[in-house]
Amino acid sequence: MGCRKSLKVYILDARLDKFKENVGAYSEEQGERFHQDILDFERRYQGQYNEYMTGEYIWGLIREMYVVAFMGNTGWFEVPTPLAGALVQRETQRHGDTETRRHRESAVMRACVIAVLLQLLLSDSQAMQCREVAGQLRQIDVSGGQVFGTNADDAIFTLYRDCWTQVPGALKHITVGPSGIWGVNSTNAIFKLVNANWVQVPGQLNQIDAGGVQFVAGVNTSNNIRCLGQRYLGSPVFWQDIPGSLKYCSCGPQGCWGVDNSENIYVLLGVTTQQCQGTGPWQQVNGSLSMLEVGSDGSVYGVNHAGDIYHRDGITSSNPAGTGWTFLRECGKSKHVSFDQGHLWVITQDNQIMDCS
Ligand SMILES: [Ca+2]
Repeated sequence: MGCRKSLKVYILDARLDKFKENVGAYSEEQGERFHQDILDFERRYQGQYNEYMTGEYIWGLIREMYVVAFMGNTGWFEVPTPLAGALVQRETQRHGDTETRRHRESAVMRACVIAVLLQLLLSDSQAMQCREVAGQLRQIDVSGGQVFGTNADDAIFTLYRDCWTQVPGALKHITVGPSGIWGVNSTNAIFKLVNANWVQVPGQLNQIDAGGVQFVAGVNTSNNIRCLGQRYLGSPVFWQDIPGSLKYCSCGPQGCWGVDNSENIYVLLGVTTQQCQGTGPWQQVNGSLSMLEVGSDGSVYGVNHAGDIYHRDGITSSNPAGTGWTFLRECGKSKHVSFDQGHLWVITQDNQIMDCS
């Protein structure tokens, strides 16, 4: 959509002169809907970080109506969403075709006014500048300037001088980090890249992460959590169990983070090269995410079930669990992120690749 074609979505403050005549178009029906939606959001957020709840609600409204974009000299145009289509259909039924255009414009105006209010009110959300990177991937991991990913056919790619180069082999999940390049295949076998060859490592995992300092950690299909320190990577390989249950796990210098099947978020502290199980147990963190990744600088980014991206605030060596989440505004819906050297790599729900900063 817009952002992938480098379109900028503008806040239409220039059209605020139309605001007054459209104020009346905000009906009681929408007032009722506001209360209903806010109730739903409060249930979802369970009283946690209300400012983000407000932000998500307002952006949801904008998405449901129209995205208004400006492309070069070609002028304004509307990109209706499926829900906007339903809105137009409803307006058509209520007011007839001749009135539809006026109500469409009214919907656009409302979106613009809400966007202006958003800019004024939401200091806890940030807009990202994203560029589309050619190609399609299902999953990506980045560290130390290296970018690796797998596509829907389990093909492996790495970015070299802005070009995707296919890596021999087939993996469903790949990871790059201080502990090397590792991956798991469709039968959950574990591999490490050694001298440009995939060497199988005993054990089975569904997902793995090499972001730890000289250790890897991952989860199996039963949501058991395992880690492997460098000193245990001998023969036989000795995976250590980390108590808990997760569907996704990622580690960094400040500890490991994970999400469970209910999309609860946890952090494990005291993780070191010598003690990859940490000092345990996993501590639950507020919020809800489908997956998350820890950058090599310890920063944490994740995606929730709605496809929205969040950044963990306030992570320091004295407070490695951080303080809260900031919603990162981006066009479209995402399913996977990984952060390195100031760049957030995003895989959208339709497998497009975005480089955001
Ligand atoms: Ca990683």
